[in-house]
Amino acid sequence: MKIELAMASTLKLMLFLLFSIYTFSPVSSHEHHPLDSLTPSEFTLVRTIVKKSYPSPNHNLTFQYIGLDEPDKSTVLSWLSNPASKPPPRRALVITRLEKQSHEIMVDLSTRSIVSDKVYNGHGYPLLTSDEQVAATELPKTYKPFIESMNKRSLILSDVVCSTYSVGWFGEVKSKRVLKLLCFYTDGTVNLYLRPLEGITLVVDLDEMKIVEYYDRFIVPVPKAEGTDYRASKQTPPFGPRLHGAAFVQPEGPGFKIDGHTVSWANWVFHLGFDVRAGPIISLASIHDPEKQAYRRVLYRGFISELFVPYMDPSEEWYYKTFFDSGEFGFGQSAVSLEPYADCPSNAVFLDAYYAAADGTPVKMPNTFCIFERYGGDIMWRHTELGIPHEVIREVRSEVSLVVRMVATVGNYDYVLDWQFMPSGSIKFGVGLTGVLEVKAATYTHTDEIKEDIHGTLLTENTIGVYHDHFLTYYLDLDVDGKDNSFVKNNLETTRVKDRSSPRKSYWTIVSETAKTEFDARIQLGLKASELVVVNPNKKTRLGNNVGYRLIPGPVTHPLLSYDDYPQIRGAFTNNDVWVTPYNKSEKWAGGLYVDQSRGDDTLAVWSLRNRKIENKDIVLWYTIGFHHVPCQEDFPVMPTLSGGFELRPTNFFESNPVLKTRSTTSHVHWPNCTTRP
Ligand SMILES: *[C@@H]1O[C@H](CO)[C@@H](O)[C@H](O)[C@H]1NC(C)=O
Ligand SMILES: *[C@@H]1O[C@H](CO)[C@@H](O)[C@H](O)[C@H]1NC(C)=O
Ligand SMILES: [Cu+2]
Repeated sequence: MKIELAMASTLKLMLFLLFSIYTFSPVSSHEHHPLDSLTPSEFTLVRTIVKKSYPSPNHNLTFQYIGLDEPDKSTVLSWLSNPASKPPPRRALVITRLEKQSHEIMVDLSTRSIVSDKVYNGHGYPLLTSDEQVAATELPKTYKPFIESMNKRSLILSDVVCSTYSVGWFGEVKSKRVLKLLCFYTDGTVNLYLRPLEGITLVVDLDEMKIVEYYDRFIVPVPKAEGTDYRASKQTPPFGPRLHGAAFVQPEGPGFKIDGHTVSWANWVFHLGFDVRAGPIISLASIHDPEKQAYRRVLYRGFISELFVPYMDPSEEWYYKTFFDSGEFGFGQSAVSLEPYADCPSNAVFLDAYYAAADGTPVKMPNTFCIFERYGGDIMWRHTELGIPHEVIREVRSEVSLVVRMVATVGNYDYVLDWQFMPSGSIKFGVGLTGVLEVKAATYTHTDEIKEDIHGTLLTENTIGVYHDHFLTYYLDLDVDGKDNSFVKNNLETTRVKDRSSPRKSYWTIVSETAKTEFDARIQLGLKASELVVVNPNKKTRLGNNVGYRLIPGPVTHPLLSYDDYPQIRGAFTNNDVWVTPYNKSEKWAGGLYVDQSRGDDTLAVWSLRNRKIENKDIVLWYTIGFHHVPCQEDFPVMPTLSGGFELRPTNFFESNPVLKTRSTTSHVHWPNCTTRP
């Protein structure tokens, strides 16, 4: 036991030494990559410039969003071809609330001036700030009717915490910028979401920051605290299995380099940005071609554009729960610090991120990203040849990949978002759902008592896990070997053998169809067997095939709400699983720029009604990965990660297997000072 402990601490020390050397340091050969996220000093500068133009102290100006207004693609690409040249001017897009209006302000950081400032008069409201949500959740504590409700239920006010819920839009003509509050009881647990005070709803006017409506409609038992806590320190025997740890050691150090925010690893190079709304943004991902001895472009820019989470309980307390986690709450704003050795393996390198608080001051989020090489014991490729007499040939290459990870905790749910780069040229997108379910308190303690549709699953006494979906819509601006691309559907079609030329009656073959306009590229998966490929029609392999990248979708999960239902009008960008649009810098957010209480008039579904030409053009692929979630008892009190994902995979992009000649590491692990190991 002692030896093990000593070994463990030596190991820790070694890992510490090994990785402390490689910790990210923001030393860059360029002052700014044009796609770098705004820095703390830039946020401060934006704040100063905007505040200066609204000098009155009576102005309650809040910053709902500050982010990089990225330069035009052509500008970035021409800078990239000559990185020694002066980078393009830095600009920030700012959305403020001021006197009950949303302002869209463009700030030029180079000239320290406001380029434009216009009031947004359309439907919907900007991102909710953390600060205003925190302020809203404080209100019930001093609100008399709420205090009375707590007394009526014999609940201790100091054990009550409230949480914020966007209200959606259900056809009302006039809207105010409001939020709903639901409250929970923390007595005896930290798992507040499992102890809802069902029946109580507060409505907060955010511009006035006061409670404007209050409902205490009924009393149902608050689900018990017992069994809800997930902290290791609170668990009692019998315990689960004891898992053995394993260390992944890299004697040569990590195989990747970070220069500014540009990451290079194996045959990949890409830029990693952060946005308070989108979270991670991967740009300019290129892969080295061993034959061409050059980097070839794959993805200009990719990020999660929206995440739509509609719940399926139409009752008064629940109907409005149809969240847009990115546009309402901010995926980046919801990022949490990753824990070394737990959220990410021991060889991970961590990066911080910054966003602007409601008053415009920069907020540091430590360890927002981790980057690590994953060696999980998987096989990159292999073959055993047994066909040659008296000989066995066996060749195996181990899979190693590079992962960029962020975790967003949006209230109860935790989303583990991975970008995984494979030496074979694939990019894999991982989505892990974990955290705590959103539950409804009810009188039921056994399914025998249930005579109605409870819109969910009884998880424990008095607790219903309500049915819901998660739809993550990815923006993927592929630039396969150049800007102008086409979208090709390689349909697999059954063909009948009509003559007697074959004993077979049928086979399948490929019937290719190149999408000419946006309508041709609206795909509902699962209806037809097709391979969906983004090709560069101007580039061919030596043999004449179009170079391309294929979308390997995740499980088919189509939305089930009616198209005319209000949440689905707002979430109409999920009506198709795949869309292709011509690149347009202002079409970034699938649910619109102003998503809170939006009315669905600025969605991907609306933009694409123009049915623009998309053949041999700079195009953007939109893909939605969805999960229908029927909660089950195992999801209680905290949910084992439910994983999904999809892949972008080269198809005729390389002349042959690009990892044929991949060299494995030759070094073996030696432990200095460990020669006496028993
Ligand atoms: C600014 O906020 C304060 C406190 O919430 C409020 O009393 C004041 O009326 C607000 N001023 C304006 C111009 O809205
Ligand atoms: C870009 O998209 C926006 C929103 O759909 C639209 O208003 C604008 O006209 C488009 N610009 C171009 C050049 O097509
Ligand atoms: Cu779920």
